[in-house]
Amino acid sequence: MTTTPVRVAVTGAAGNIGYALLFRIANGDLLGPNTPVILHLIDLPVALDACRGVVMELDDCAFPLLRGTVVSSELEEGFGDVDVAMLVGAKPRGPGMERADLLQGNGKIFIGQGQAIDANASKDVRVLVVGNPCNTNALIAMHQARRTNPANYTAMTRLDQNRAMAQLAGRSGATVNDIKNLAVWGNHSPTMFPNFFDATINGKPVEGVINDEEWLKGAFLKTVQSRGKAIIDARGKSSAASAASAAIDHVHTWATGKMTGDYVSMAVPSDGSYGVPKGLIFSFPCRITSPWTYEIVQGLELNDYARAAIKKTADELLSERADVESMLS
Ligand code: NAX
Repeated sequence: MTTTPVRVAVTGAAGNIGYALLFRIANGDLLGPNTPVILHLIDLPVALDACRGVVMELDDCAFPLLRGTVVSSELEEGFGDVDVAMLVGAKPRGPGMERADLLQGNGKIFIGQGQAIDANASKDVRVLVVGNPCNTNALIAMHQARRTNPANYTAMTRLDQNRAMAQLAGRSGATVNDIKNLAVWGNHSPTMFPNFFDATINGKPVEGVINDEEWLKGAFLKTVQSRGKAIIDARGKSSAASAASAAIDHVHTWATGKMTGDYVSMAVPSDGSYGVPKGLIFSFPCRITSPWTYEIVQGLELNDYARAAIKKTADELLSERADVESMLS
């Protein structure tokens, strides 16, 4: 058993996703059954009482791996010495708010959090941004990195991958374990591109098994791209347990390298691969080469349809980057 506990910070700890996430981390789902954790619950001052209530419940679960908790709205304290930072908290999009307003409002949060992480977290901290617009929020936080490694700032598209795999499994009668190499490209937004051309079902190309191009290019893409909205319409609240589960998947895969196929979707700083502008936080097929080390998978053949879809989502991220240019120091 590893004896030194790993410190994991969760912002927005009192929120819906936070509530679904913290118990799973404490249970060992994030870093495995041999790694004790200390949880740092970060939220706004108004939500600290709620965080304290969550801590009482965490205590009452008597999780053997949970070795301590820190509750704070002070970012220096909240991110102090953390090894993993899961940035979930963000302002929701209010009525009449444009995407640009959301980018501006949340952008400021991620400047402060990025600076606090860079100054106070472990030098090797790994960062996952969940709070939306997550790719561009991660970009802003990454731009604050001086001491920490910019390559370790990532955003979450694993929920989109999981959604896509579930759709393909449902349609083909296979299980999600039979679906391999379904990577989501681009932005966590309706422009994302779940590249079914490269995915397989029981080792066979998806197109050969499902054999319905109209469905793949139509209902399948639309369902995955607009799933968040469909859940809000049905539940009256945005996805929480599935988002928390995907956040666990993202970090667990990164930490352990355990993948069902050859790669997973992670939004990471683009190095220019596949013509994606350098520096954008862009979801690529990523391979974990050793614990906590990823690489963007090279050499995948992209057809014209896939290239056009990838360009569309890259263009959207370029426009988001232009909207927050003044925040990128
Ligand atoms: P909630 O509104 O339930 O909770 C948000 C929490 O964040 C609240 O407790 C709030 O006090 C806190 N918060 C707000 N500003 C903060 C700040 N500056 N510092 C620390 N805490 C702060 O939202 P929830 O349902 O938990 O969703 C959180 C975020 O995840 C949202 O931005 C949402 O859009 C995003 N999502 C991202 C997904 C993805 O795949 N990347 C999917 C699910 C989700 O929609």
